[in-house]
Amino acid sequence: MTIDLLQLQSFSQDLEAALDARYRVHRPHRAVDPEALVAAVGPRVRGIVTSGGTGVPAALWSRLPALEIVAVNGVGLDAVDLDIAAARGVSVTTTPGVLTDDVADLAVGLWLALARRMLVGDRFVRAGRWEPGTAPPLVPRASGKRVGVLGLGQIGRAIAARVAPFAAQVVYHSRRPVDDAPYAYAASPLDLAREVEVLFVATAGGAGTRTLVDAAVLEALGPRGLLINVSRGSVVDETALIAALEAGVVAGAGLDVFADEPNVPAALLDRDDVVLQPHCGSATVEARAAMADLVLASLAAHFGG
Ligand code: 8YV
Repeated sequence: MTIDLLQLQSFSQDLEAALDARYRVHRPHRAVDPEALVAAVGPRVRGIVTSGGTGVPAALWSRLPALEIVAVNGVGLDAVDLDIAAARGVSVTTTPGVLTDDVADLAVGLWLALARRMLVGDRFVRAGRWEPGTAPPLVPRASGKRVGVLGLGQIGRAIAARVAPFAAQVVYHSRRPVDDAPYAYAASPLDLAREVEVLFVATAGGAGTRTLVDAAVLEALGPRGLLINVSRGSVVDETALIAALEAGVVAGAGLDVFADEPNVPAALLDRDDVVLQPHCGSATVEARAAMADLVLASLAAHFGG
């Protein structure tokens, strides 16, 4: 029996080929007329394959009456309405575990690149400005600072483990203290920001964490403070962050995620106190291959085969 799937964005050639070998896959994002395609195949679509960022657009649910499973190629569930899924009896699967280390690696890289102004140095060398007696300005040391992690889930813990050897102290805030965590607990994001000089954001996205890092948290982080966000753009009030950078309320930001991807505010683009990445925390060969395997396994577990 042929099973119809809707694939909502591009994935690796390997994953797309494997999906094509097993299912009849419809790809509205590549159709000349996406609306017409969804109208034509919607009634028989039994599964969606999507990314953490794309999730399931709200208007799609009612057009897929036969939907049984949403397989997310990622760990973020913030773009999938879990209440609708539960009410409809639709399974939702993710790819936990396999991207944790890669996202944590990128977070640490963003921090060090930002703290040591590595992109400034890189541009300085490439522009041919390195001559005897010239050098970019000195920067504060990266090591030996108090470091905060907002959201001590799998990724937050991997970040904490990586930065602990660099840090004077690691402090975290999660909705509740994590039993076996060897780090100090701060009771709120504001308390956390007050205590640290580097703040990693690793919490889940969604309504519950929207603008958790707001103007007050940025002010508490302070003029020597660095903010690193590898979770979701929605967790940080982007307008407040830009204002804080412009006013010197915080010292810099390393961002892999943005409020309205792939649109990055122009105000961030030519700042030396910002390091930007195109939402690529999980973008390693190994993570993406393992994520693809989990997506295929979830679909196989659901549909059989
Ligand atoms: C990816 C992510 O950008 O896991 C997530 O939620 O944001 C990332 O891993 C994406 O989901 C890859 O398709």
